[in-house]
Amino acid sequence: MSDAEKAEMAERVRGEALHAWNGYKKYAWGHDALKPLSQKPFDWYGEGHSLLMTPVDALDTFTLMGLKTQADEARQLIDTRLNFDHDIYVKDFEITIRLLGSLISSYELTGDNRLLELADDLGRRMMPMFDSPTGMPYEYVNLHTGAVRGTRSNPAEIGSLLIEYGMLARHTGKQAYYDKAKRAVVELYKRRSPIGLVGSEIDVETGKWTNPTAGIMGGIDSYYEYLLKASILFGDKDCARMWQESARAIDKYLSDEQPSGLWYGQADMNSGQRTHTYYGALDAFFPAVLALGDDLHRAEQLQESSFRMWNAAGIEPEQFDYVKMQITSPNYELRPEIIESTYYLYHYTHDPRYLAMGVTYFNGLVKYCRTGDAYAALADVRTKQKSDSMESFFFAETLKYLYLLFAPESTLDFNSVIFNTEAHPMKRSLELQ
Ligand code: DMJ
Repeated sequence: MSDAEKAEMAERVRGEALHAWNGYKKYAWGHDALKPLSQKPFDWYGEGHSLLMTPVDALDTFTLMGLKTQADEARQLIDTRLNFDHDIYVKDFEITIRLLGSLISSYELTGDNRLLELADDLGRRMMPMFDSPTGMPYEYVNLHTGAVRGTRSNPAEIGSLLIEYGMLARHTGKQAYYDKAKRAVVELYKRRSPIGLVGSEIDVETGKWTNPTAGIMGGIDSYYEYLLKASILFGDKDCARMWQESARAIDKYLSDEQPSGLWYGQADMNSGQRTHTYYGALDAFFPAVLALGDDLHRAEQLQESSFRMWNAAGIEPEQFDYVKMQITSPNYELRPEIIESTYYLYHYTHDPRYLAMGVTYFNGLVKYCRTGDAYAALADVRTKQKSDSMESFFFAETLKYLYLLFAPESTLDFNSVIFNTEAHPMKRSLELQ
């Protein structure tokens, strides 16, 4: 692909970002998200409690795309209307990766102090989540009262907070943010099985596992991602060691060489016995992590498998049985992971194959998910029937990674940032420890 062709693809992605944003503006301005089929606004925590999920999550994407008008209007809305003093129980993980992550990265990109103030206010309101007997966070915290609920959580929600709170500590000088998020990861890691795996559900009060199924799937995924990324971002040696140990167990018990290629499935965390052979849209983040962790060979092999899964129906399903080569959950939620991994692999290899993959994803998205005013998820990738949802990560991640894949590398210096799991880039400079 020539530079001119890449520039044209980047421009087309920008055009689709504008299209989706205009739909949000038209029907859901000031709300968390747009329901694209009913053309109605949607607020995660009910009417009157909007936390501006879509504008916040989208802000750094618009900045990176050079969509100045859209970035300015989103930032103005945030500066004037975003308020965290709501008597609602919010999901720690989602609020942290989407809102806190974006406020910090947009603060770094724009220098707008209001964004850092908002991030600090949010961080302070979230801190009670860590007040469990183990230090692992409860699932929900009330932004107004600090009350907590939800004792059963999972590795992703417990262990994917360190990038955001670590960066908040770096920018505010409040070390407690780092220490609490780090303790949560360490407490989780300490409860790994003798063979080095974690399960998919744990009680944060007793510290006992309530579901022993191990894997790299949703619910566990970004725990592993953050071990590696925090080790790089903060030069944190404990995280580096925890990542290396975990990577060995993942390789030994979860990776699965099949005639159809390399996949990663599920196993019992104690025995290592294979329990399921599922791979899905969320698992497709792992080639990016493998590549960042210097295992380019496996990263490339696994990316080929992800691409095979995408091509089974012309757009990827939520879950796929890689032995039967059959779709087991047929929805597509506009997820980014396969594109994220493609972007990483193109960065590391410059193999044009990854640009071609990007064109396939883009064409599939436009063909099957575009609506008159926005984009919609699919209820079934086999029939292409749409569903009434456009998650904020479509702006934060899916469109951003697609754009960065085709845009000139100078748009964002890959080596100077670490992306949080919602694709918000954090500057690597200034070591915290
Ligand atoms: C995003 O919120 C994040 O990427 C998270 O790690 C997983 N789920 C969605 C995207 O699929």
